[in-house]
Amino acid sequence: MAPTVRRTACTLDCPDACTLEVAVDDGRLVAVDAAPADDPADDTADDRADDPVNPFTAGFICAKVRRHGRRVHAPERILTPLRRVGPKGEGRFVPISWDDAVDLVADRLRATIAEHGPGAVAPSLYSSSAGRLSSGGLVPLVWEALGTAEVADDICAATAGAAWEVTFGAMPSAHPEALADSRLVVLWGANPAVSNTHLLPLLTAARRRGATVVVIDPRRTATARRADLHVPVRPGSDLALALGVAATLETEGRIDEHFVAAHVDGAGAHLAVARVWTPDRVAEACGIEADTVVDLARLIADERPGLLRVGWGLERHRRGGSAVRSALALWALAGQFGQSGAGVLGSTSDAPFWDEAPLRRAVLGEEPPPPRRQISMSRLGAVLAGSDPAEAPVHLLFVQGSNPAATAPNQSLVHRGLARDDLFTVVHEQVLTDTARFADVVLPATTSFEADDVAVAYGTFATQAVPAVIDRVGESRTNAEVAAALAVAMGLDPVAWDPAPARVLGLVASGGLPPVATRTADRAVQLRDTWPGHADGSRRIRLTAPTPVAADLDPTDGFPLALVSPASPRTINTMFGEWAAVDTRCHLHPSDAAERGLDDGDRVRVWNDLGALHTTVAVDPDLRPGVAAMAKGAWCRDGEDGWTVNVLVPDTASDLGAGACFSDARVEVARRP
Ligand SMILES: Nc1nc2c(c(=O)[nH]1)N[C@H]1C(S)=C(S)[C@@H](COP(=O)(O)OP(=O)(O)OC[C@H]3O[C@@H](n4cnc5c(=O)[nH]c(N)nc54)[C@H](O)[C@@H]3O)O[C@H]1N2
Ligand SMILES: Nc1nc2c(c(=O)[nH]1)N[C@H]1C(S)=C(S)[C@@H](COP(=O)(O)OP(=O)(O)OC[C@H]3O[C@@H](n4cnc5c(=O)[nH]c(N)nc54)[C@H](O)[C@@H]3O)O[C@H]1N2
Ligand SMILES: [Mo]
Repeated sequence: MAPTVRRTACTLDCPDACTLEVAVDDGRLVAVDAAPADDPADDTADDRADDPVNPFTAGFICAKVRRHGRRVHAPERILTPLRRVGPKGEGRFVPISWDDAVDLVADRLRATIAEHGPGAVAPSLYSSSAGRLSSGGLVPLVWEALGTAEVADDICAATAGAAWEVTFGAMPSAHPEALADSRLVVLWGANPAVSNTHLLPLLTAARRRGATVVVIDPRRTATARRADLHVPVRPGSDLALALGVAATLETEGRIDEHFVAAHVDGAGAHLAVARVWTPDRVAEACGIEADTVVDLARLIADERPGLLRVGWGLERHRRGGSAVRSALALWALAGQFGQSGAGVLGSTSDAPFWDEAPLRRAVLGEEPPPPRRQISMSRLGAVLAGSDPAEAPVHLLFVQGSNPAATAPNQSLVHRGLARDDLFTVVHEQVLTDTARFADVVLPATTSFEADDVAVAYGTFATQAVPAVIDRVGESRTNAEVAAALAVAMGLDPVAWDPAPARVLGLVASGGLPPVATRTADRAVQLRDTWPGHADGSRRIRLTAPTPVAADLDPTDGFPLALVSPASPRTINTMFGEWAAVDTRCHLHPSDAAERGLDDGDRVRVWNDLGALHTTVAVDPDLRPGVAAMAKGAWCRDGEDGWTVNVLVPDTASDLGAGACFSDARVEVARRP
């Protein structure tokens, strides 16, 4: 029989949210490809409304997801619940039934709460690569009902999100497709060539029409190679650059005084701090030419309309919040808003029609949320390992939709914590990850092809249905089904906790989900159609003066090289790492390699005060001197000594939103003795 072709959408942690067409043969996913674009000539309801395609992604998808079937049917796929029989971390398990697994977890939950209190239970829920019903909906509510600790998802976007919030409040992102009208596009700490590939055709088209593209990144990435101006700043020095460009706008009389008076608060205080950052001083702090600062200021003031895209590379430093805020401030000072092609592209994931309050009321009643212990996801290692005297011990860890053994900072502490014999760990996963290997109980999770869900994009305004296109692989269950099973085992009402997707959707998506086409057609322009919205009712852009401390801008922490670890084209975080070979080499600029007597392929030790790993060197002229780079996304088992780059990453909290500081690591590299 020929394979059946079905339509669904990609839920992975990527801004694009591609509409997919998948081929299913004999219950197996045999091919995954892009859905073709809607035919503009075909205006029938069939083409437009029943089966809409995300126009942002029509026509092509990434190489990873083309091979997603390999993950769905991977040998590493977990098919039944498992109970540990070997030592922690070794990965030896025996299958058990779902009933036994749920009873085991519920018994441990009751015992832990009775002995140590609910704060000793840490549910680390992330599921950023799953649909909305798996990352939200019923999933967090069971832990709220039990009053356990809450693990804050500050591992990604917390800093940039907080900077947006203080500056713009509830104002939505600009529309990526408005790039068609831009004369200037500034990509700051973003590498869409790898992490948001559908932005590239828009950038290429904009350049062809004469727009200027600027990329600010310590690496000459594939995105930077397509730019007219690449500004290779030192990692973590963006705050100085943003303040210096603001100061130059002022000295050159290029501030849009009209716009500032009408729409901006705090410009004076911001400029008062910025003024000391002359182009020469910025050049020294950032390791760039002084002329570049002036060029950038002139471009931002003169090329209209101009669009700013702040990526997540910018936020991952101790002063990341100030850096993002100061980058956003440039758009306010230059008045780059109010027409299509201007404004700031941020996350688009806030969906007004998605309101979880009615669901919460239906399940938990009218009571306001109880106060709960707060734990930082970025500092999970210190909490689990008990190395922070301010933190009470955690005795039960429930991990769902994340892989902290490979992805969280300060990895040696994470592993030390996970290896504790007095910690009971439950991991709900699709495949036997580095984290799952440490579990006492492993529960099999569905992939997004096996259950109905909803995909809400964070890089374009698209919302899509994600219908199940294959049967469950093994005995896998969704996150909501696991939440419901635990709730019922803990004595809660099975009717209130019914996890059927249609029922939950009925309660969260007020008025039903808008079809994808409706949201994408809505090209709202910032400061013309949409406005800042602060909690106190203000509709003005709000600048607040950062306090730059020179030492924070180029912290050496006793080690000479700044280590960045950006997204890899082969994986989405660690997903697909089970078969995709991630580049685990340490990239160095030729001058840094030469200084250390190193050649391509030499075996080296990379270390700092937190840890060390062994790997080989890739001499890479696309880096700026003083910077080392290792990709995120590898599995621990790919590392020579069982570590990923995160063994070198500090668990510092950023200055806004307490976000993770992945690119704030400092290291030394030497030939392996
Ligand atoms: N293929 C693929 N796509 C992905 C992901 C993936 O793992 N693989 N991950 C997804 C996720 S979870 C996220 S959050 C996004 C992230 O997507 P991006 O926003 O593109 O973030 P990164 O790739 O982490 O970093 C972007 C760039 O910032 C640069 N950078 C590092 N430090 C600094 C700095 O101090 N200043 C400046 N100006 N630049 C700096 C890096 O060199 C890098 O090229 O991508 C998503 N898309
Ligand atoms: N060095 C370094 N480290 C980084 C970063 C960096 O830039 N540098 N970036 C950080 C960023 S941006 C992020 S977002 C984090 C991501 O950190 P994690 O969320 O830990 O990373 P993933 O590898 O995406 O892990 C998600 C896991 O969820 C599983 N999963 C997917 N869907 C479902 C589901 O529906 N249910 C269940 N139960 N499981 C599911 C997948 O199989 C996968 O193993 O990593 C961070 N780590
Ligand atoms: Mo992320």
